[in-house]
Amino acid sequence: MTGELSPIDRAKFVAAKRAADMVEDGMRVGLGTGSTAAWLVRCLGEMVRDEGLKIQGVPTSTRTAALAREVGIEVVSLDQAGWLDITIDGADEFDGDLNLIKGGGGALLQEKIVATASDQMVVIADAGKEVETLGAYPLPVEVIPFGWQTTRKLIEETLVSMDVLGRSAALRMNGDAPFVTDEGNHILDLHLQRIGNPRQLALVLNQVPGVVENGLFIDICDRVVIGFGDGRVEVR
Ligand code: ABF
Repeated sequence: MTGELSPIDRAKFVAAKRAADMVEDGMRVGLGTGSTAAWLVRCLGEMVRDEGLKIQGVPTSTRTAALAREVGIEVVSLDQAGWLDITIDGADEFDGDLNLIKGGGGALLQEKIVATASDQMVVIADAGKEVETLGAYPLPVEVIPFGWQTTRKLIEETLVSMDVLGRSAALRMNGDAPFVTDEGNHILDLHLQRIGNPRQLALVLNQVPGVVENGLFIDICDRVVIGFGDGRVEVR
């Protein structure tokens, strides 16, 4: 499954592999999105095939659903599962309090719903995702297409009073057209550089009409499994 891996892929793989070992028979498992989460799905698929592991997987995107089916994981919807034992997902940044920026892959809405509906949420990440202060990575905010430019203006005005350095909100593109999420929405990427108070920002952003959800995950992640390029793994 792995062949010759670059250091970054090795880091993602070893983190995913360690997290896969936290999954037990009979669990209902939230399956994240992104390249690190894809390693997890492949690892779980291997365990289903070779070790007879029995799980139900709730994917957080159409991409992950397709991969999960391909590797033989039983896929159910969140409403069919009801509640999840564990969700394992990647992140774009995590800090010392295990607060996260997610959504670089455009799936933050389903990711947040699924993670919140889980007994525990485990983040898998290469060591480069750790930061002292969130915000160097642009913060994704999912907005409905209707009036998105007005929503953007309101967000930029809201940011003036917040403890952030940057203010610009860029519409995410997919070639020449706006990027469209699985729910048919758009994404604004907020270039903030430094988020002084992520808890407050997460609350304030969701008050803006037109905002569906933002990529700050506060008090949602329970553990982070960090992979290194030399194959080491650290669990916090
Ligand atoms: C998802 O995939 C995200 O929320 C995050 O945006 C991204 C991380 O991707 P990768 O694992 O490819 O770095 O987990």
